[in-house]
Amino acid sequence: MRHSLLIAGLLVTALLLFGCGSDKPSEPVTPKPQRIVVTQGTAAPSMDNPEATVWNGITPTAVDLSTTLAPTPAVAGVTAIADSVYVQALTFHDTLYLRVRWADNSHSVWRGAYTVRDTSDSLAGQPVTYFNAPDSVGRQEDQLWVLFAGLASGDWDGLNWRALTTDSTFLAEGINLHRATTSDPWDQVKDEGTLEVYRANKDLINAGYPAYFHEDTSSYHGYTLFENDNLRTLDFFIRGWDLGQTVPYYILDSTKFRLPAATRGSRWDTRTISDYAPLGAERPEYTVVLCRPMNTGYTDDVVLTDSVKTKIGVFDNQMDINVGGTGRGFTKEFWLIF
Ligand SMILES: [Ca+2]
Ligand SMILES: [Ca+2]
Repeated sequence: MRHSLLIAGLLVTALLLFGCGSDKPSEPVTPKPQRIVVTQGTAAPSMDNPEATVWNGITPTAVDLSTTLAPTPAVAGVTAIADSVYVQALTFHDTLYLRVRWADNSHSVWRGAYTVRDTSDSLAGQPVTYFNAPDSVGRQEDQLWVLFAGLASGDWDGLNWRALTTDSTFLAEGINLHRATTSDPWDQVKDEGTLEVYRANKDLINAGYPAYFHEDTSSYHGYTLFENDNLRTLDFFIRGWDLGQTVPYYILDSTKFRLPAATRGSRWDTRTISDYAPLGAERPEYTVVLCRPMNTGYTDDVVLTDSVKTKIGVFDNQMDINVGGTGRGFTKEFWLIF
């Protein structure tokens, strides 16, 4: 026993004398931000298909998501909606293409729909359809946020894709995040431009009623109406409705993405294409491709040059960027290297 104690003592002495550490006390190591090198493409990826073969040649980088990392941190210890986002990036000519995938168990676009609450006028004995207005209306839907740092104002330059109100228009909305002081919530400031790709389906005279129905009336089950559908105006005497049936709250114009970029302006300068749970996928997930000029020429957008600090957020059926919880996950800042 004494012999082994002696050997142990010698070992300790040797480690102290010849150890490989420096004399300074060890400092906690801060992990460096992740880096994703942007591939220089030789062709533009198709904006018709999020599964275009060009993406097969670029290894996706997994970036951790957490509900505790956000523009405004949420309560610690809440499980994120997905573990990671998987990011691929390439440039072709003057355009950045980003493909982002993440798991989401529900293609949950909060429908903000009107529901039928009555189908007859008991006094007049006539078939009349009465609706309940949506409980609350807003961006309660699945969302993707890509945020770039580097604006002189200190704001985040945001690209906001939403599964209900922008997806079918093949566009993401330019929305910068601004706050006056570090303790304020983040304000959303839309990029310049007045063009709307979606509008509320609200009757101006009969508050709480939809202004338009799909031509198929009660047999239409879509989440949204489209400008180019044959819409019919409010008609209380439409027959054939059942209690609980719904009328969409949003009307979308899916032709706006074909307008010249200058007409779409800064607010709608990001094209998108998406897929939810493609056939053969092992798990339900979103795949969203974003396509934005590296230098849009607008002062509310970061010029993407050598490298840019980036942050990604995904929302599961949630509206407010400042509200934490299980429905909202963000990455730490990482570098996109051009
Ligand atoms: Ca969802
Ligand atoms: Ca913009």
